[in-house]
Amino acid sequence: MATDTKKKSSKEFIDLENQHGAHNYHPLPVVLSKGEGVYVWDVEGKKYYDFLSAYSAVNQGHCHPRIVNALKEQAETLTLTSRAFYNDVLGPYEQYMTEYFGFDKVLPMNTGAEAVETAIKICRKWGYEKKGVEENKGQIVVFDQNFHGRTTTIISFSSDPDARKNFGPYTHGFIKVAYNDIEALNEVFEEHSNIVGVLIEPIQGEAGVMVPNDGYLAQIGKLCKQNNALFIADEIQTGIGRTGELLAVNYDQVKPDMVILGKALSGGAYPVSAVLADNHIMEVITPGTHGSTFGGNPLGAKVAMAALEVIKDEKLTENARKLGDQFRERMKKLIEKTDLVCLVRGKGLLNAIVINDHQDSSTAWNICMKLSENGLLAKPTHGNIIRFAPPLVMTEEQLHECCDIIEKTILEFA
Ligand code: IF1
Repeated sequence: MATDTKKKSSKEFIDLENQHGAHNYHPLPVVLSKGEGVYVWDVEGKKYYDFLSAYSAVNQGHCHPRIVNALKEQAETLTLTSRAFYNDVLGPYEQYMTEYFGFDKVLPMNTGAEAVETAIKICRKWGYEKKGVEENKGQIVVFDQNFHGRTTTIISFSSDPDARKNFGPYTHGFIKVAYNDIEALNEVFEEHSNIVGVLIEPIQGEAGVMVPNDGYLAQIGKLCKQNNALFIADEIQTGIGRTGELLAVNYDQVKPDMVILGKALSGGAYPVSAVLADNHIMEVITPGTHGSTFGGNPLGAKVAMAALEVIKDEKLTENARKLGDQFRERMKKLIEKTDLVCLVRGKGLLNAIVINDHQDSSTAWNICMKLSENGLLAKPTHGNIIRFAPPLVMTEEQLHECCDIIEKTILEFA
């Protein structure tokens, strides 16, 4: 088909997706064509602040030049060797990652869900081969309202009916427990002897930025040690500086047995994920027991090293901490002016407001539609919760301009 050179409108792009694409999302009716730093532009040329950051994958800002250049250079050199051979990027990348995060070993994968599946497999294998749990009897504790990805095993332990319904038969071996309730977890340990791991989001993103009590993560670490089970932190959304710490678990000064990374590990330029663990855990993985065509490819590895360099060199973790405090202060002042917003919660630049929508969940959606008209992109997560997560490269001035937009928009609804 001849390339259609006529510039298409947003509506035409939306129609194409509706006609030719599976309807597995319900996006805001905005068609983006360019991204740079904290900004994105739609096909009509309208400029927006991006307050979702591609679900926290572009912490470093859209199209960061250092990340794009790393991508370009490696793309012209060597993109993929498979793991049938060595290459001159993977070893340096693995050394960089293990030193950056303080673990002995890394297992490189591609998407977040793949890394979560990898961590589940490592945990189970460790349970049978090191802890001595009877094979196929291992249980992993997960949490109400969890989100860890969309594979059949992962949605088997989802609380979200939309994510789970009619995808059975489901994978066994998971015990669900209330989030942020250490007593509930303790009881599970007392009632079950075959627990091999605990898989948790340090802050629950999709559930609506649910922040646990101070010390909760440290208590989980303690319970796991006492019960010889692996503490597995899914930092795919909370990691890489997003919450004002390199890893959200650092707020509790606790080191998990395994850390799972994704999203901003590549700055949004390429799918890169990883599982980090020390030798006594990672050594259960031996040749032929796990793998992936693209896992650890030179292109993704180079991109990830550039993305992590940017986090460090531009002090983005510190910036997230500083701007996050200011953002929540601004939202608290807004709450004093209107009862349309019940509360703000979050850490660093992972925040959410809860809309007092009197059971009308269209309110949050309509607020986001109005925000987009006013030049700021955000999207409701469940019902009446709006997540706000801008790139960590935002300046103070830009943050306050965004707070002005949010305040103006909300007060128009009040
Ligand atoms: C969707 C949000 C959800 C994640 C955590 C693993 C994964 C994710 C903590 C899987 C992915 C994405 C997926 C996307 C919506 C978005 C999301 F909170 F980030 F907004 F769903 F919770 N662990 N989160 O957040 O990583 O396989 O996607 O690379 O599926 O609708 P993935």
